[in-house]
This record gives sequence, structure tokens and C-alpha cells, in this order.
Amino acid sequence: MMTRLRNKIAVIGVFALGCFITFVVLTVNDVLKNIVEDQIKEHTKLKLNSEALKNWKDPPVPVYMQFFLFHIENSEEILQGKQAIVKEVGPYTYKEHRHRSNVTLYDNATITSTMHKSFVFQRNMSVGDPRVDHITTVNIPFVAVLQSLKQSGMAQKMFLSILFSLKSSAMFQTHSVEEFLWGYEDPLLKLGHKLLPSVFPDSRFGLFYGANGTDDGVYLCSTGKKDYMDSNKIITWNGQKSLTWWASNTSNMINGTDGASFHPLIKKNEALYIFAPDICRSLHLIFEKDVHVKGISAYRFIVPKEMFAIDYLNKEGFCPAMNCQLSGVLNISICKQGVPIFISSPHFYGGDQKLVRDIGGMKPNMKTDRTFLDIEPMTGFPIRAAKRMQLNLHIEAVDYIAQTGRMRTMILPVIFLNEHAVIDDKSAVKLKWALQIMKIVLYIPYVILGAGILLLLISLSLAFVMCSCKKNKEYTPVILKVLNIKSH
Ligand SMILES: *[C@@H]1O[C@H](CO)[C@@H](O)[C@H](O)[C@H]1NC(C)=O
Ligand SMILES: *[C@@H]1O[C@H](CO)[C@@H](O)[C@H](O)[C@H]1NC(C)=O
Ligand SMILES: *[C@@H]1O[C@H](CO)[C@@H](O)[C@H](O)[C@H]1NC(C)=O
Ligand SMILES: CC(=O)N[C@H]1CO[C@H](CO)[C@@H](O)[C@@H]1O
Repeated sequence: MMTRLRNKIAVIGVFALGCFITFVVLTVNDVLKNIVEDQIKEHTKLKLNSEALKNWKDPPVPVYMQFFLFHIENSEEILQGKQAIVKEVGPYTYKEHRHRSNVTLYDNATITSTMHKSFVFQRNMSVGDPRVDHITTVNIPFVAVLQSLKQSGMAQKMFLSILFSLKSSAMFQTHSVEEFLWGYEDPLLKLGHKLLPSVFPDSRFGLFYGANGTDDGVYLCSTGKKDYMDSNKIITWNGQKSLTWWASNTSNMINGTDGASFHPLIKKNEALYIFAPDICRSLHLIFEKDVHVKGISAYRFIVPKEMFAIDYLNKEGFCPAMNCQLSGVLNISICKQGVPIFISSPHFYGGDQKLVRDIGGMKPNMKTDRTFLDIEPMTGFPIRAAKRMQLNLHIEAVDYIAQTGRMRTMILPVIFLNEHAVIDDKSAVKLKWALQIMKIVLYIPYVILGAGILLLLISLSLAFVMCSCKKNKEYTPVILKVLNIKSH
């Protein structure tokens, strides 16, 4: 009887030891962690016929673009030198349909493609009908032409001023929201196009003119085959088209694809970089807090408040080219054919108070004005994002151009965008499952360790019981009954 018990104790002890050895092997060599990482790698790599490639071509996550326009309430007074007063009108919401085509995979772990976006109006998510609603705003083609003749002589300017009035081109103009966004024929551009087609390639103008259904050039990305950390990373991007200045690719920050160099295993103390062609370079984001989106835990990364601050821009090397002067705005005229465009956060959030004070009707708000990205840290999947940016025009009076009156020099807000996306329910469920499985897999060593400890305790108590049985043969301890070992 005692030998049988001793054998059982030995067997249990061996199992316990086995558990400890397995635990050590699994944890020291990170075996399971590597398996999980391999799985993530497999799923993020872009390769022929993979689901990753399919989702990359036609991202399943719905993206919405919202436009908020600044209607100028006192254009006559502005020309007399008064402060500008604006009224925010919006949102006008469009669903973005994204599709990549001309996809070619190369042997050197790169892929080229073009990204097409089309915008479909969503009446139920908008304040009104963009064909009906009209707004008054600064005449951008006019400002562009003014800018180009700043250095001209008095006679030329006076002549042009007369020409402008013949063409009834004024500093401020009223258009429907649809025209303003998607294009209208401008009399000045039409004339320019007739006379100098090389300088004026088009007679139409709109902030997003030509952006619907077209692509914004060829992206060359890494497939992640060599180093999965590079999956989807943009290597080059070209073909910034001339008149679609602001419109071109505002963001691709959702779902890790070419907007960003996202990679798995995101850390809170490391900045993320997002490719942002509209400001001619990449943006960096920093960790803010933990958030939950559709049951998935994520890290929120935000554009630092000082994003457009002078010290920051200086440090990042923007300043010499972009001529920084005020905190909170970035002069991007250098990448917009010299048109004096300045970008900022909506309502100059986080910028110099002077910017806000100069314009009547600006109310910065942290909640609605900040750009953020919620990202699942283990896989690096972006699960919610909002990109918010405001476009402003630097305007000033020009001598001998009657249309500019006695206007103050100012940075006048024109429009702000809120491009946002949240993971769709189907992908959220899929991702949640994958994360659960990964977590369970990563817990396996600890379960094994727990089992080892339990078995060790059992064998120790059996050994203890065995010793006491030797002393007292009359007594049958409960544990022996349980294990069905008879002491007689
Ligand atoms: C890979 O090959 C393509 C096509 O031959 C080429 O355009 C690209 O520059 C190459 N990429 C790298 C990173 O060498
Ligand atoms: C963009 O193009 C799509 C399809 O070609 C069309 O349905 C949509 O109305 C267009 N959007 C705008 C803003 O013109
Ligand atoms: C904006 O920058 C350009 C050069 O990139 C410069 O010529 C221009 O004067 C700047 N505008 C202002 C208002 O600072
Ligand atoms: C979160 C999400 O939508 N995930 C998809 C993003 O794209 C990758 C491929 O790059 C897919 O595998 C995911 O399902």
C-alpha cells in the first residue's frame, strides 16, 4: 500500500517538475510571444491573395469627411479696416469611399499603388443642402493672383485693379457650399487660362476641385516582407497635383495603411509618425491616455498642443522654409504654389491668443478641435481617429489695388475639416477575438506554472500524510479517501 502511494507521489512530483521546466523554457525563450508576433506579422504583411492585401485595397472602415465653413458676416466693414466677424457653418458630411488601384508587388518587398477617394454627401449628417446654402468667404483665386503681382509696379497694379473690376472680381465672394468645395468657374481664372494656359491650367476653382474619384499620385510602400515593422510604410509619394492643393490626401491614418508607419507593439513612451502630405511632411503624435472603443482597449495618441508652436516648429526644422512668425499657424505657401495659405488647428486651438482675438467668432475647444488616433497597442491597428485641421488665408491690403480697400493684415479662417473614422463592427469583433486568443496564448505559461505549484503542493501533502500514516495506522485521512487509496 505504502509503495503504491509512494509511486503516486513520485509521478505527481515528476509532473510538477515538468510544469516548472515547461514554464521556464516558454518564458525564457519567449516561445509563445514569438508565435503571437509571427501571427501578427503574417496578418500585417501585404502579400498576394492575402486578407491584408484585400483590406488594404478596399479598407472596410468607413471614413467621414466633415466640412465646417466660416461665413464672413461683415465683408464691407473689413474693407474699411474693421475686425473680421465670422460665423461657423457646418458640418457638411461626406462619406469617403477609398480604393487602391494599379497595385503592383515587387520582388524587393515594395508595392506601388494609387489611392482613389470619392466623396458621397450624407444629408442626415449635415446641417443643410450644399447646393442651396450659400456662404461668403475670401476669394482665393483673387488672393493668389494678388500675391503673384505683389512685386509689380504701380502702373501694372492700377491696370489690374481696373481689370478686376471689369471681371467683377472682389476680395470676398458668395458661392454655394457645393461650388466652393467642388468647383466653379472663376472669371479671373478663365481669362488667365485663355491668355496664359501654362500659368493658369484651369478656369475652375474649388477647395476640393478635382479631388472626387481621382487619385493623388503613386505611393511606393514597403510590404513588410523584410521587416514587418515596416509594413505599409510609405517610401515615396509623388505627383502632388497642381490645383488640388489642400484637397490632396489629407490623411490615411486609419488602419495602419500608407498614412503611417504603424507597427505592432506600440509603446506609450514612443511617438508615432503620420505621413501628412498636406503640410509637406509627417506629423508626430504622443500618448495621452488609455481609451476603450467598441470593447477594445486602446492608447490615445494626440498631436501635441504645441504642434504649431514656433519653438516646436523650429526644433523640427520647419522654420527656415516656412517663415514662422506666430505660434499656432503654419505657413505652407511654399507647398501651395505661393498662395498664402496657413494651416492651424480648428479655431486656432492651442495657438497664439492674438489669432483668436483678431477674428470675431472663434471659440477654441479642446474636445472638438484636436487631432487624435486611438490605436490597439498589441497589433498596431488604428481603431478610431479624427484629423482636424483649419485652412486660413493670410490677407493684407495691396497698394493701388482698390479691391483690397483699407483692410487690416490678418490670418482669416476659411474652412476646417474633421476627417474621422471608427472601426466597423465586423472588424471590431474580429479584432477582439484575435486579441482574446493572443492573451490566452500569452497566459499559457502561467497556467502551466500554476498547475506545477498545485501538483507540488499535492505531492508534498501526500508525503506528509504518508509519514503520519506510518505513525498512526488506524487513521485514514480524507485525502487518501479522495485518491481512492486504502490504508488497510
Ligand atoms: C523596388 O523596386 C521598384 C521597382 O523596380 C523600385 O521602383 C523601387 O525603388 C525599389 N525599392 C527599393 C526600396 O529599393
Ligand atoms: C463624387 O463621385 C461620386 C461617384 O462618381 C458621386 O456619386 C458623388 O456624388 C461625387 N461627389 C461629389 C461631391 O461630387
Ligand atoms: C510664408 O512663407 C513664404 C516662404 O515660404 C514667404 O515668402 C512669405 O512671406 C510667408 N508669409 C508670411 C505672411 O509670413
Ligand atoms: C482594424 C481593422 O480594420 N483591421 C484591418 C486593417 O487592415 C488589415 C490589413 O492591413 C486587416 O488585416 C485588418 O483586418
